[in-house]
Amino acid sequence: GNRSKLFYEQRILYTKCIAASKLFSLISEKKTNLCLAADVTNVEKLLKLANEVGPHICIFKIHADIIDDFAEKEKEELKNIAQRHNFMIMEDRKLADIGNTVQLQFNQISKWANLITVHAISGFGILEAIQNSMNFNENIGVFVIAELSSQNNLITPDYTKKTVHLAEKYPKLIAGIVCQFSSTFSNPGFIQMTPGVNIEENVTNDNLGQQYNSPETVVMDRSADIVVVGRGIINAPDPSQIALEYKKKLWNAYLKRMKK
Ligand code: 5IU
Repeated sequence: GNRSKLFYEQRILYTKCIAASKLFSLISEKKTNLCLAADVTNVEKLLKLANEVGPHICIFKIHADIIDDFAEKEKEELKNIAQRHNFMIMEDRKLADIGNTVQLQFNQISKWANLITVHAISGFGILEAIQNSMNFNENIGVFVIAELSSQNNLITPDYTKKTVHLAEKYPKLIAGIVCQFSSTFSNPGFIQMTPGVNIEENVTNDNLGQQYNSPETVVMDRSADIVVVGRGIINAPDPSQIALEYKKKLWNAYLKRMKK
């Protein structure tokens, strides 16, 4: 079948990952496929963003290592906000080391995050390690990076194919694939997460290689299930109002895709 023609709630039937089925149902409940990339360094600003933008998103994606003083208390506070507004917390850690090291990193991160990103660059060991740890924490979902949004990145079509193939061997672990194109994978149980989106006129890239597309392009033409937006929202004077705008555009693009 064609995964892009299935509704979020239908996709639940195809996943073996608990986090993915939770995510599918919260997306259809809240009618939002927007993930906020909360790339801010100040922890008060981070929590304020979570509070204000929380109602409009399915995932609050962070990089814990850029935040000043992100300690136990602040992690608890973020978890409370996530519960209040019903979104999941993703640590975009892009784990990439050998299995043993990744296991130690994963055991820390799984104390507070619901979702985590990994590169499969080191081979099966990384997913094997996470699978071993998962026995203690069944609720964390893994997103494997198969493609990047940045210009002239070093990922080859062969690497992408092998990454998806490896992910297929760990269906209980893998919530989805971070990629740019519809053709990258076909399993309807995997969630396609796509970064690199901005709605501002004339904003097609930044000065460091990032490339942007429109919500319609990534959702309708490229079958994105969850769309990551960072600076388009967090740098706006009113992040909550802009987030709502992105939410509506992205959801309408999804509805249009289903009717097409
Ligand atoms: N991100 C990308 N591209 C990728 C991957 C992750 O931009 O290929 I994998 C992350 C980086 C940042 C967010 O946290 O998504 C995009 O932020 P902006 O919308 O501000 O460019």
